[in-house]
Amino acid sequence: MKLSSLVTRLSSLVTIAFAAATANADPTVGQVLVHQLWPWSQNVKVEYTLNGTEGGTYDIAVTAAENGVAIDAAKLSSALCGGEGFHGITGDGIHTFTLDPSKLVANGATAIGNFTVSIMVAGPGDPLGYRVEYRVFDLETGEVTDLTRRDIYDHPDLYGTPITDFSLVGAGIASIPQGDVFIAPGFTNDVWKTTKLVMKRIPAANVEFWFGPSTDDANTTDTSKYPRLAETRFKAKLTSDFWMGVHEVTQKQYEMLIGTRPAFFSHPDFWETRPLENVCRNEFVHSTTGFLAVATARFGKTFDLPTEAQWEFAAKAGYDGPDFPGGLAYDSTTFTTLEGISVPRSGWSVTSHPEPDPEIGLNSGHGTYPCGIGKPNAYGLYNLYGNVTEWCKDLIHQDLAAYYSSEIESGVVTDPYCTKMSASFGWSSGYVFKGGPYNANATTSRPAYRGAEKPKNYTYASQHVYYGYRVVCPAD
Ligand SMILES: [Ca+2]
Repeated sequence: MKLSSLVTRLSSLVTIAFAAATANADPTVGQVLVHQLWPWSQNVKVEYTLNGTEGGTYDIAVTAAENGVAIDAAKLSSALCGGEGFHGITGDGIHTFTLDPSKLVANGATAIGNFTVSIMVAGPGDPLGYRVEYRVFDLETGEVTDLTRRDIYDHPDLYGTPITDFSLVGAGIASIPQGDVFIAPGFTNDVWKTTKLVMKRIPAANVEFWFGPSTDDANTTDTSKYPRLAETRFKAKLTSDFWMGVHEVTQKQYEMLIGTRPAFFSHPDFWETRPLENVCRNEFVHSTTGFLAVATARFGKTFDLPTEAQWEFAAKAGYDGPDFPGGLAYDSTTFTTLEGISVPRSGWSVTSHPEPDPEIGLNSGHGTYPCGIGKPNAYGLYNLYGNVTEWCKDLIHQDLAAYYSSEIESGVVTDPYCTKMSASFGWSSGYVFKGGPYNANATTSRPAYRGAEKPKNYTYASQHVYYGYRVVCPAD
């Protein structure tokens, strides 16, 4: 770049130094200096000091912002053009790295304004930098790979540029700490929905949350209009983190493990990334031949269906406001889900569209659509509402207020999991499903919605096409 075409002058510089925010004796960062090497170069040199390294080697986690807007991490990494970089920093004293600002700004921009740089020590002292966020199960090789934030940042070609704020998240902005938002949008690419299965670590351990409808949820006030289960609001807590499928289990993933393609929506061009359906719940959970058992044996990790509470915790991602912030009738069939999918649902008419293409599936309510369409929630999960409704582990109980009454009275229900079905259903067994299918109305596209059904068998094959699966593994 010629000097005459310098497009990136820093109009002002602000430096921020963060001490390592931990209680142990991790190194601290101090005296961050940012200066442009003007007029010799447009590059920006960042100097900082490390103290207390005690001979250890550390990575630094660098964040930068322009006018208060975070510059995404991949862009920041790509701008690195000199100095010691972000990895393998050794020794107390002054360290440096250099950034090429032309890679930090949008094309055509002529200046960076209010450029701020923050540095933290990443590594043992900064669990966030090395936090394992995703687990990838390779259905071809049986390999299990854990991915830290660093791994994701270092490979935007594979995982996309991570989203660490709420900009990509669907409606219903969560109240989870922003530090818990880490979404790799590359996992919407087909490979992660076909020959691999990706799970996200859900940071649930000992976080109290409200189970059931929000106090603002007008849909709960009139149960006479729509036949559904009573929803009970109570404080709940899960005692451990867990892994949850980023997507519903897809048809290709099922074929990779089980060897069959039982799904109804079998369009030859689109079947692979559509959600699995038309598989009886009893078969899916079968102790030796079911998907859960086969996946467990293949990977040495325990695959399971989510409990209703796990599903709700993950779906809400800290959100406890109105399910449809713009206001919406409970029985509306034309609405936008929390994930930003506009779905004019038209009820049960699947038989007229046995092989809909994704467009038809998405726009008509006549069928499923490829997993990963729409916005993720704040934990990076897709299609919680719509597409296929998702079987949970819990037996169905009509009245959770009664079932959990003593714990509710004590203040919090710990690890809610219903193992007793209320007799009122008259079924030998019946289970909860969550999230609603592609062809239902607005009331099912709410985190608190709970449906119930018998684990159907193939006698009722046509009714299976809107029941699907999302799998979980316990934290280890
Ligand atoms: Ca779903």
